[in-house]
Amino acid sequence: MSQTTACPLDCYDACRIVIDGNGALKGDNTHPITKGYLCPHLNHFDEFERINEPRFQGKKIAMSEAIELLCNALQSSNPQKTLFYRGSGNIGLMQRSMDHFFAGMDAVGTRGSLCDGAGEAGILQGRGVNYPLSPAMIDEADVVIVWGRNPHVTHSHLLTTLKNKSLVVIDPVRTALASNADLHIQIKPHCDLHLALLLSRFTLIEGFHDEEFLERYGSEYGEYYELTQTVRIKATLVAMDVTLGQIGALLELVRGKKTVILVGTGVQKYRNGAEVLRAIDAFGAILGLFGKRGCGVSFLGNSMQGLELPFRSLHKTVPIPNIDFSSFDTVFVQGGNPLSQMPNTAKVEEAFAHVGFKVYFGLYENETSAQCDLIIPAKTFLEKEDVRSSYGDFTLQKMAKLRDSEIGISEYDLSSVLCHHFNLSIPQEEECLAMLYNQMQSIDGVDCKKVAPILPYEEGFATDSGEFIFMDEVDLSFSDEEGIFLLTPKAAKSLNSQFHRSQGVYVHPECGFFVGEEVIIRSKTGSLRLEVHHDDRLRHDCALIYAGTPGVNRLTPDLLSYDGENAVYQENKIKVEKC
Ligand SMILES: Nc1nc2c(c(=O)[nH]1)N[C@H]1C(S)=C(S)[C@@H](COP(=O)(O)OP(=O)(O)OC[C@H]3O[C@@H](n4cnc5c(=O)[nH]c(N)nc54)[C@H](O)[C@@H]3O)O[C@H]1N2
Ligand SMILES: Nc1nc2c(c(=O)[nH]1)N[C@H]1C(S)=C(S)[C@@H](COP(=O)(O)OP(=O)(O)OC[C@H]3O[C@@H](n4cnc5c(=O)[nH]c(N)nc54)[C@H](O)[C@@H]3O)O[C@H]1N2
Ligand code: SF4
Ligand SMILES: [Mo]
Repeated sequence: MSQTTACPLDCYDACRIVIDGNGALKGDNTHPITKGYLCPHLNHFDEFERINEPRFQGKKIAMSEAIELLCNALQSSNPQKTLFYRGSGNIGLMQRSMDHFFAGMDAVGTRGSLCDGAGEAGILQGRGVNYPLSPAMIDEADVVIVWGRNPHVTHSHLLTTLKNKSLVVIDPVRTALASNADLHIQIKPHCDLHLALLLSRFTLIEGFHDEEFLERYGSEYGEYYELTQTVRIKATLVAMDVTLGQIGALLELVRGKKTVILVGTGVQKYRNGAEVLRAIDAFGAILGLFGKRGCGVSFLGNSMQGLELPFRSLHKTVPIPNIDFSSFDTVFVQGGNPLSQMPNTAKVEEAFAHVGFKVYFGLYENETSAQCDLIIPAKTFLEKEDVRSSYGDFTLQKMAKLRDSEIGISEYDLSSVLCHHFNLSIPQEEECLAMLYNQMQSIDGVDCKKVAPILPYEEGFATDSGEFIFMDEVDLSFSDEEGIFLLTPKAAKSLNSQFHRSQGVYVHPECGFFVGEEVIIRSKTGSLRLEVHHDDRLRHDCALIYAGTPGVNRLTPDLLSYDGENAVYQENKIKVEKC
């Protein structure tokens, strides 16, 4: 049996893991991304207390009893009123074996995203398919623009790739990367659309757009230039808190250089998130960055792109950011914590309380497990076979079972038991794994998808015309809501709501609040009391509450992005008041 696996966590890096003689987890130093290092989550993985035994209404029960209760509940539940909610606590492909069962019983699933759906929708409109750039391709760039992404926290293995390059950071926070960048544009939140339009406009005015590329792959750029002219320059610069000098400096850095733009989820936690990505992509197209080595615009890729699964998928679905749980009799939550991570927590809590039978299938106790009737412990990624695809590159890695444990049940085994009970077919586990292994190829000793493009967009775009499609209209209005901006980026010590979760609200030291003071934070959606921390990397018009902080989503609205059915965690402004 191989002694290596891959990290299952929802993270760009998809690290390769080896287990040493003492059973400790280490980074595989033969792997080009992991290079021998993991991160705090995996270095301390065995220290986090997991759920050891199944429970029904607070009482410990045997796994066989838990499965019987589950079968009975599902048997008597109307499929239309049965919801399967799969979070992203483990993004191994075998997690989807449970989709196979719930699709077979004709239950309801989810669509849309809490994460990157708005940005992806914008990318699909322009490019037809969403490919990320592999770290090897980023390594060939001269200049990297990091736009609404925080690699020190969210994918630390990229940092070595960014060394010795000209760096531009566009972020309302002076992140660790911003402190060392050649240029940091500390933009006001929610203004990236305007900045991207202005960058395109000035590139065209200055005449260093890639005419050859545009004639071939973006012939509508003349019309797009007209659209960018609708931006009122002076007023917009003031509104964004960006100077002409900064725009000039950015353009000077990228002029004639191999440039990569790395876009993160920060720019698209708003209703117009798709438009933002389209405008950033358009700037990339105007510079001619697609289909060339060491160049490109890279967001979170679609980890399922080009993969065929051995499982059925659910056809009846509801958008995940605004599920009304109260319209279901039975809810099965797997690998997620909707009572903390979905927006508008108060509404979610109330609706969830109305569900007749609630099941939690996971590793750790959290807000959701606390409200469920039946708790089924999962096996950790070390205790089951799986395959891991990635949204940060094109790797597709085997995850071998490395440990035995008496605790929990794997997703495949639970699905298999349920399928048999309901008389539904399911392929053998070995067949499922073989089908996934079959889609791998080894490139320089690293297992990747067979369908991975070597140079994304080399042959043009996957749109009807084969060209990049520019936006032909845009909503340039700024919100006139009163209050300051809420930022909810990822925290270093937690992975969403797993591991060491942050506490408190962070404000600039000059904002009139003392460290340790309790404040009440209000938004249109709800309110929350938190303790104040200072952070001088913030703008004065922003307060920061890390994603995964208990209660943060009491403040966030359950609206959908205009495209992509994504959550919009930063759409609401907030007020911070003394108690
Ligand atoms: N340690 C750790 N790593 C993680 C995660 C975690 O919870 N913890 N979560 C994983 C998951 S699920 C995901 S989706 C990825 C996301 O990883 P990233 O894409 O890096 O996302 P965030 O940390 O949410 O936000 C990135 C940056 O956007 C900035 N930002 C916020 N608003 C704006 C804005 O309006 N404009 C601009 N230009 N910037 C803005 C924030 O200040 C932040 O620095 O990380 C993954 N990796
Ligand atoms: N305010 C705010 N809210 C956000 C975000 C934000 O930026 N700001 N980010 C959003 C984003 S990008 C995301 S991706 C979501 C993530 O939100 P969720 O998908 O809800 O993820 P987690 O909170 O990490 O919950 C994961 C749970 O999965 C379980 N788990 C782990 N491994 C396994 C396994 O192998 N099997 C099973 N069955 N269970 C397992 C653990 O018990 C853990 O508690 O949160 C979103 N919520
Ligand atoms: S950096 Fe990401 S992929 Fe690597 S070990 Fe940490 S959480 Fe897992
Ligand atoms: Mo995410």
